[in-house]
Amino acid sequence: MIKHAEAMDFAQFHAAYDLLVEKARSNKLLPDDFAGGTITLTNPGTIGTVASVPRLMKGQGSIIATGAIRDIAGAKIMTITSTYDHRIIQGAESGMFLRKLDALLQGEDGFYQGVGSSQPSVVTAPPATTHPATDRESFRAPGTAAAAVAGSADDLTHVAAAMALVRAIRRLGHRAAHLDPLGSEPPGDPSLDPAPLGLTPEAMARIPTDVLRCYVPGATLAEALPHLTATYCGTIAYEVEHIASHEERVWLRRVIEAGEHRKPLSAADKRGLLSRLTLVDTLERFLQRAYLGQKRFSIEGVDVTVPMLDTTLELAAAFGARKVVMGMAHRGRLNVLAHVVSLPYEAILEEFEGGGAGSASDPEAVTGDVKYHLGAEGTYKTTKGQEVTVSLLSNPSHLEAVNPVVEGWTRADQTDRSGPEPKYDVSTVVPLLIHGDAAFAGQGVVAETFNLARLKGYTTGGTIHLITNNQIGFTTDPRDGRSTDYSSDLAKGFDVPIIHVNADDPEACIAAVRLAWMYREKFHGDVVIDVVGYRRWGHNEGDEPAYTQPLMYDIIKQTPPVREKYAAQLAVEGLVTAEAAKAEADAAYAKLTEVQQALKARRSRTSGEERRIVRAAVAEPETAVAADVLTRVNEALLAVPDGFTVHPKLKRQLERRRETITQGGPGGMEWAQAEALAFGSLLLEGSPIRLTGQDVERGTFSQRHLVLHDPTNDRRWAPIQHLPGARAPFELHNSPLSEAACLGFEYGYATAAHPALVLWEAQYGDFANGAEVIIDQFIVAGLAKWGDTSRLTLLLPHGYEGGGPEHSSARLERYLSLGAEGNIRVANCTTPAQYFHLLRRQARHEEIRPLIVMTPKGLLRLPAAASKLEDLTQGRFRAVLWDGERPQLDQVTRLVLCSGKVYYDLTAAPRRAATPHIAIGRVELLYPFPSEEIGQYRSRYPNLKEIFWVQEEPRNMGARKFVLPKLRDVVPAGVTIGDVSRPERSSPSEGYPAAHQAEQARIVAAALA
Ligand SMILES: Cc1ncc(C[n+]2csc(CCOP(=O)(O)OP(=O)(O)O)c2C)c(N)n1
Ligand SMILES: [Mg+2]
Repeated sequence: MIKHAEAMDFAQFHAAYDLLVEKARSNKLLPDDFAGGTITLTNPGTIGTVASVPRLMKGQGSIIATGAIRDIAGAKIMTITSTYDHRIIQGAESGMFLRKLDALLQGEDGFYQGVGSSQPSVVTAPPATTHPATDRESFRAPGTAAAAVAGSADDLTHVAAAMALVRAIRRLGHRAAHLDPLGSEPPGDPSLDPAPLGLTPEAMARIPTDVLRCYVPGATLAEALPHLTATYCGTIAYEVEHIASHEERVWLRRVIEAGEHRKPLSAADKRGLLSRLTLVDTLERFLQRAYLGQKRFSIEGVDVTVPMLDTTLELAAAFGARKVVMGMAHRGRLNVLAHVVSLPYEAILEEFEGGGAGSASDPEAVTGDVKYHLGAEGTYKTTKGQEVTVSLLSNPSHLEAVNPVVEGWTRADQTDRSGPEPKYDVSTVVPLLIHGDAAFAGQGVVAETFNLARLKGYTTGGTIHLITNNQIGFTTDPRDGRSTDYSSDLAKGFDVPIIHVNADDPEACIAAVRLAWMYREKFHGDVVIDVVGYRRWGHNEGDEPAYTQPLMYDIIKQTPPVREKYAAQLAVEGLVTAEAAKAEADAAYAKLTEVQQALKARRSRTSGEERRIVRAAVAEPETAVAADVLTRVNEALLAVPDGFTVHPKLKRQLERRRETITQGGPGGMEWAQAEALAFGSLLLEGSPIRLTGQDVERGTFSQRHLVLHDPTNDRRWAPIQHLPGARAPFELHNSPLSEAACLGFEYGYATAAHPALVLWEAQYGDFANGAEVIIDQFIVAGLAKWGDTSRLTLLLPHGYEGGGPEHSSARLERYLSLGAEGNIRVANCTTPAQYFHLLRRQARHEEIRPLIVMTPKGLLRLPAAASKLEDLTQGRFRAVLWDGERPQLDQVTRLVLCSGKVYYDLTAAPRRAATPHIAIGRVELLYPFPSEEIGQYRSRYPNLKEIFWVQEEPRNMGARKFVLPKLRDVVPAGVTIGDVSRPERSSPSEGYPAAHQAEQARIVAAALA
C-alpha cells in the first residue's frame, strides 16, 4: 500500500513503489502495509496479458489494471481497465479517472514536465515510449531520434518544456493570432514564449516532433515551431482544447495542424471569390447611393459572410443536404437575401421603392414587417449545378430569439412523419445561424439553444454558427458588453469547437467554413465561427458612429473594403488585373442601375399583390370517436411487452382506466385518460403529434404516465408509441428546463410541420412568461407579420388552490389581450371530455391556428369534473357549457358566467340548491369569443335580468377586462351586467392558505347572493 500517494511527486511515488516491491519480494510486508488502501494497481501486462478485468475482493474500492504495451500499425497501444465497486465509485467517476490518466499520459497538465523535474533520473525511458496511444489517431512511434534523448536529464526537461509549449500554443495560440482587420495587436500570452521554458534554438533542434505528437511539418521542434505558430497564431485561430471528448479533440488537432481544411484555392476559385466580394460590395454601394438615408444595416466590414455562406451551401450539397434553414438578424440581411437566398434584385429594390404599402388600412391583409426582418425561401445553385433550398426564416427585432425557431424548423424538416415511427435524417437539412457579437454574448436564449444541440428530442445534427463580429453592439464596446474576452466564449461551455478568423482574409474564412463542415459531418455537433471584422457605418446608415467610437472609426475610414484588398492580392498573384477587377465592379453596378430603372417604369403600371390572411368560414371538424375504437386504444395504452413490470402502485391507477371505459366508473374518466385517448385516436387517423415540456412524460402532477419504467431494470416503455394501427408518429420528450428556447423550438417545428399537432406544456402556466418573446413576437404576431401560423398548442397548468401567488394563474389576461384578427385560440376547459374534443378539434380544424389552453391542477382528478365514455363518442367541443341543472329556463333571472375551476366552487356551494333562479354558464372558448352563442340570452333565458362575470383572479387580471366589453356588445336591453373577482392586486393570489379560503368563499357567496 502506498499511502498518501496524492501528496507525492513522481520521484517520491516511485521511491515508495520500489520500497513496496522490495518488501514484497523479501517477504517483509507487515499488516499495516495492507491497510487503508483505496485503489489497487495491478499490471498483468508484464506477463503479456492485453486486457484484464480483475475481480474486486471484499473491501477493495477499485482496481486499475494495465495491459501489455502493443505496437499496432506504428502506434503504441495499452489497454487500461478500471474495475470498481459501484457503491463507492460512480461509473462516470471511473470514466473520468481513465480519461484523466489518458490525458496525463499524453502530456497534458505538464505531466512529463512534472515527472522530469521531480527526479528525471528515475524515468528510464522518454515519455513517448510509455504513451498508450489510446486515441484513434496513430501517433508516430518514436524513432531513433527519440531514443537519442533518453538518459539525459536536461533533455528530458526540454522535452517536458516542449510539450508544455505545444500545449500552450494549442490552447492559447489564439491570443497571439492576428484576427482584427483594424490591426489591433493581439494580447498574447507568456506561455507561448519558448525562452522562459529554457527552450533555446539548440535545445529545440534536439527535440524530435515525434515525441510531441504534432502534425505540422518539421522533424524537430525548431523546424515545427514556425508552422505551429503559423497554424495557431495567424489570421485564423482555434479553441478546441476545452472539448471533453478526447476523440474530438485529437481529431480537431490533427485536421488543424495537418491543414486539411486549408488546401489552397485554385486560381478559378480565387477569381470566383473576388467576383462574389464584388457583388456584395457593389450592392451595398448602390443602395447607399440610390437610397441615401434609408436603413439597410449594411454588411460592409463583414462582407466575407456571403462567400462563407457560398462555401457552406457548396459543402451542404456535396454532403447530400437538400436544404439549409437559416436565422439571422438585420445586419447584412439584404445582401444575404440577394446573393444566398437568390431573391431577385427587383424584390429588394422594390422594398426601397415603397413596395408593400397599402396593406395598413386593410384589416385582412398581412400587415407585414420591415425588410430586414422578412424571411424568404430560394434556391441556391452550386458551382457543380446542384440545387439547395435556402430558407431564411422571418425574425423579430429581438436578437437571437429566432435561434431555437431555426432548430425546431430544421428538426421538423429532417423528420419523416409519414409512418408510425418518426425517421430522422440530419444530413438532409442543415441549420445555420448568424449572430451579432454583442447579442451572442448577451442574450440568454443563445445558451438555452446550445443546450438543445445534443438532446435526443431536439438535435439537428450540428448547427453552423457564424458570429459576424464587428467588435461593437450599437454603441457599446465589447468591454462593456461581456465579462470574457471573446464574444464566442459561452459556446465553450457546450463543448463546441470555436474558430476565430479575420474577416479581411477571405481565404482563411473559407478554410474556417470547411473545418466547420468537416466537424459537423464527423461528429454532428455545433460549431462556431467567430468572423472578426468591423462595421463600416454606424448602427444603421444614418447613425454617426464617431460620437461614441471616434478612434475606431478613424481607422475604419482608412481601411479599404475587403474587395479592394483581395483584388490587390490577386493582382500581385497575377490572377486578375486591376483593370479587370474594376470593370467587373462597374458592370455589377450598371446591372443594378438597370434593374432599378426597369422597376420604376413597371411600378407605375402595376400595383403589388397583397398577401391576405385567409378567413373563410370552415366547418367544425368531427371530433367524436366510436366507442369500439376508444376501447381498443384504451386497451393498447395499457399493454406492455411480456416480462415488463409496471410499478405496482401505478398499475392499480392505470387499471382503473379500463373500468372507466367498460363500466363507466367509479368516479368517471379523468383528464389524463381523455388526453391519451385523444392522442391515440388522432394517431390512428394519421395526425402526427409531438409533445414536449418539462416532465411531460409523467406529467407535473403524476397524472399522465405516457412512459412506463420497469422498476426491476429501469426499462422504458411508451405504449402510445406502439399503438397497433397508428398511421402517424408520436414524438414525446421531457424537455430541458428552459422556456424560451423550448417554446421557440416547438414554434419552429409546428410552423414547418403544419399538419402535425405540436404541444408544449409548461411545468406551470406562469413559467411561460420566460418565453414571452416567442409568444408575443412569433405565436401571436407571426401570422400578421409574415403569414406564418401553426397548430402549436400551449398547455398551461394553473389553479387557485391556495398554493400562493405562483401557479395560481397562468395569466389568462395576457393571451386574451393579444388575441386579434383570429390569430390564436384561447380555451379553458372544465371537463376531460371537453379537453378531448378540443385537442382533436385543434389537430383536425381546417383553419390552422395556435391554441393556448389553461389546463387545471385539481380538476385533473376531481370526481365532479370526470367524464364518461359517451361524452367522447358523441358531441363535439362546446364553446359554452350551459347549466344542465337549471332546465326551467324561464325561472332563471341571473346568469353567472365563469371559466375554469371556479365553476366547481360555485356548484359545490351549499347555497346552490337554494338558487333555482341562477344559472351558471361556463365559457370554455374565450378567444375567439363566442359572442353569437352567448348573445342569444333572450331565447335561452326569457326572464333574464342580470349577468355576472365571476372569476377567481383579481379584477385587473383574468378574463374580466376582456369579457365585460364583449358582454356589453351583446346584452339585451334591461339586463344589467355585474362582476365578481378578487380586488385589484399586483400579485395574483394570497400567500396564506386561510386568506385564500376566505377570498374564495367570498367570491362564491357574492356570485350566488
Ligand atoms: C433583445 C434585443 N435587445 C435590444 C435590441 C436593440 N438592438 C438592436 S441592434 C443592437 C446591437 C446588436 O449588436 P450586435 O449583436 O453586435 O450586432 P450588430 O448590430 O453589431 O451587427 C441592439 C442592442 C434588440 N434588437 N434586441
Ligand atoms: Mg456587433
